[in-house]
Amino acid sequence: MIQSDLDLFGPQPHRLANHTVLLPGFALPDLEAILDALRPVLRAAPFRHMCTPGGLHMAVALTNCGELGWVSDAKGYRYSPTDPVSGQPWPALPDVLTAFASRSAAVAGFDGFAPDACLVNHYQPGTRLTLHQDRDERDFDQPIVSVSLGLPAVFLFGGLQRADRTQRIPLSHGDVLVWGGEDRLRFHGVLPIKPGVHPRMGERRVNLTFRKAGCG
Ligand code: MD6
Ligand code: FE
Repeated sequence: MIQSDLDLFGPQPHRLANHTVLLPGFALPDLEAILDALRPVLRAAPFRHMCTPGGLHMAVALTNCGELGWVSDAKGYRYSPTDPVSGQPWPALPDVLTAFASRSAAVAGFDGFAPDACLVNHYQPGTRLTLHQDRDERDFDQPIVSVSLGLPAVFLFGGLQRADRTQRIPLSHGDVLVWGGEDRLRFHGVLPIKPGVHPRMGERRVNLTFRKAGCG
């Protein structure tokens, strides 16, 4: 295929590991639909800084939509069907988001992904996310679909042990990262966000991660 043909299709998927695929700019065509779907979610369940089991406030502010939402408090990390701030169920996962996540997973080689949880993280300049594993979900056979919006970030992509060396993956507005299979339990984090103002999103980075958190 000649170069001009490739350009017609935009940036190509990039395999970072056996079961980890970066889809550069994959969310851009759906950006406004994604933001429209997010707006009522954020009204019903605003971003908040949760407490860690150690008693500190998390630097990242977060909220959720879907049947289950990820929460942290003095008792630990877990998924909960209700928002601890409102006492109400989390806002439903909007159909456009479910469909987008499922389509992203399929493009990356994971057919039939049906998320029941979407964790929305909000970063201001200077905010980082320390190295962690995502292991509060029931079924590690299901992938995670991660959508980056706003200010760019450097994603730290490690191994199965905390001490393993990490790759630095630049993530830009509209990039989608899908991982699963043997990569599902890799340690990962986000370096401090550099100061800046994104033309569409302002002085922030927003990250959506779609998960299958429950069973069935
Ligand atoms: C973030 N993402 O990019 C944080 N976890 O803001 C995550 O912690 C993450 O992007 C699991 C899978 C993909 C992710
Ligand atoms: Fe994570």
